[in-house]
Amino acid sequence: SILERSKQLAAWTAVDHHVKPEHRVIGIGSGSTVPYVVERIVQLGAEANQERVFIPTGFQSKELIVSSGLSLGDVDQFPTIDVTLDGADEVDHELNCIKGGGACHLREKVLAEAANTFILVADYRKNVQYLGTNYTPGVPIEVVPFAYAKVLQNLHHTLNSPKASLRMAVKKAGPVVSDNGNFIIDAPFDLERMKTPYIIMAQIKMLTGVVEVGVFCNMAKAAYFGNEDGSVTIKW
Ligand code: DER
Repeated sequence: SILERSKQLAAWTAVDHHVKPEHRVIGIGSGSTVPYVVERIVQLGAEANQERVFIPTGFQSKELIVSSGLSLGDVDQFPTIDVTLDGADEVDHELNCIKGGGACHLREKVLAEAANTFILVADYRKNVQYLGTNYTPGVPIEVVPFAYAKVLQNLHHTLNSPKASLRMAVKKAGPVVSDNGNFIIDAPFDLERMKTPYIIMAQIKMLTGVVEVGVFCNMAKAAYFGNEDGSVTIKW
């Protein structure tokens, strides 16, 4: 499909530009675009990859690395990463992004921060001027289950996100549970406030019980978007 081709295009171009021969430790994100990143890295050949170790951002990411025959590593063993490549739900004009559509943003942010270079790969739907334009569920927030009702209450009343809600699972009764055993809240904010995502991120992060916020500010070095016409847009 055009959508899948655009994801593949973004991923292949990003790998070709940012995975260097001397890179040994590579962070692998989560979602449906990142498999194309791994596909391209595998194409570099067993020789090129035999000295490399790949750090996952969750269960899906780990399965992807293992099933692709790549060596798995832990971030506690490799606290400094050469390059992390990951997807995004939306990327604005300053490379701020919303992440967490896949409920993996805690480990994603750890690997994004640990990387010397953090690169985003996405299809054309994610390329926006301001956050909240296309991705409408709201800011993903990982919270400890014990505190979720209090965090919801604070979002509704203190941070004025009345539509904030607990993310319910589809193929499981009850809420989505992250790889860390926590709940996810999605909190929509009006577009005006999403023009200063750093403020939103800081305010949410301060709420007791919040583990991590799916707003990444000033972290990505570049973002690659595959377009419907087969071209690639690079923001940096
Ligand atoms: O949860 C995330 O941040 C993932 O990177 C994900 O949302 C990216 O989505 P994708 O399936 O469109 O790559």
